[in-house]
Amino acid sequence: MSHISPTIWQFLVKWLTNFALFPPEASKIAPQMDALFFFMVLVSLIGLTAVVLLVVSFSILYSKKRHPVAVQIEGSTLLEATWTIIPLGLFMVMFVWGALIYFRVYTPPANAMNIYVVGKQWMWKAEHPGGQHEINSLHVPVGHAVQLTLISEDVFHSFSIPAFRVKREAIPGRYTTVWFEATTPGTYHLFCTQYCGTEHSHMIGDVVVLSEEDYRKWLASSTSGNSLAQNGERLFASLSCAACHNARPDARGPSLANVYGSRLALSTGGTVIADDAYLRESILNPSQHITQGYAPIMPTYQGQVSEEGVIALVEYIRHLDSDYRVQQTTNTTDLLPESEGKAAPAAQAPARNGTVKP
Ligand code: HEC
Ligand SMILES: [Cu+2]
Repeated sequence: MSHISPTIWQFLVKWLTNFALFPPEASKIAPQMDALFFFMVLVSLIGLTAVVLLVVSFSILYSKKRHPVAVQIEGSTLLEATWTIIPLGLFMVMFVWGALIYFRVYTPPANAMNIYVVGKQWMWKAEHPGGQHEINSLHVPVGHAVQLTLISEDVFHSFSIPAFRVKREAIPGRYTTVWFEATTPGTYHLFCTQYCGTEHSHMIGDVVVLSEEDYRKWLASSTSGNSLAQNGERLFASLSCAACHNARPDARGPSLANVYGSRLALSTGGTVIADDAYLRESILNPSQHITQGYAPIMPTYQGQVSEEGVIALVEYIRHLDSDYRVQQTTNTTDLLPESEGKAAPAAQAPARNGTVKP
């Protein structure tokens, strides 16, 4: 080895130590995903070996030297059925196995905590329910189901965490979701895996998996003091949404209390479930669907609120579970702008926290 140049030697050592054909398996789904992957690799290798062996042995066995005159074979049903049914069976195993994993990856458990992720040329921004905000990094607790709700502010991006075997497109104008449960504390890579412009390769970051205790510490040290819903409440007040949505008897807009998850009747006669996507649409594109019994007077907020703003508003509406709460916001609006909603009388504070679930 002594005559290898030290630079090349160092390079080789570094390459070998960092060489990993597979990233670590750091989520619950990762070993299941890999099992299917290895099964497919194995089936492919067996297939490849069989084909190569047959090609080589046939070309020797049936060479011109041994068989100067070709013999026509008129076909064999048994042979054809065999080479159809066996691959079909193998492919069906892959299909069903893959479908089961697919449904597992895209159906979050009911108790999953939700983190919003906004993709933008060229960064990932994460919004935690507690109001924590981070860029190109994502802190999650170990052993907890975490759902990501993704959206893009511009072009298509794709959010990928190889160590979790998880990947999902971030699409402009539409929420997509994916979930995972991290199993090992540590720091893992996250990537944008959809070419999205000049600095696509900079759209990377770290997923930091923390123990329960460290996670709680991180949450406490990174909070601005306001939850995402509370940020939404402020935005609701500063955009004067409460001018119409104030739950007064003469209000021009419908009460938004308990609207999340409910079935709304539309002026066209149909109904719709008010989920995240629908609420987003009603803020950015209100004339698209008019709620029955109301005039199409709501202005669009397209261009006035960022995707993060919409997320905060949706989160606020999601936690809005009584008209009393809306009244509070209305009162808060009356105190704007000097106070930005912070100077609500102390006597009202308990009710505030009581109604907006953190
Ligand atoms: C000028 C009055 C007005 C303002 C200001 C206004 N809205 Fe509306 N909003 C309405 C009316 C009327 C409807 C029902 C008709 C419709 O669907 O467009 C509505 C519907 C909605 C809906 C659909 C849910 C439902 O029950 O129909 C949501 C969500 C909503 N508004 C949120 C907001 C938010 C958030 C703001 C502030 C960023 C806002 N609105 C500002 C008048 C208003
Ligand atoms: Cu990207």
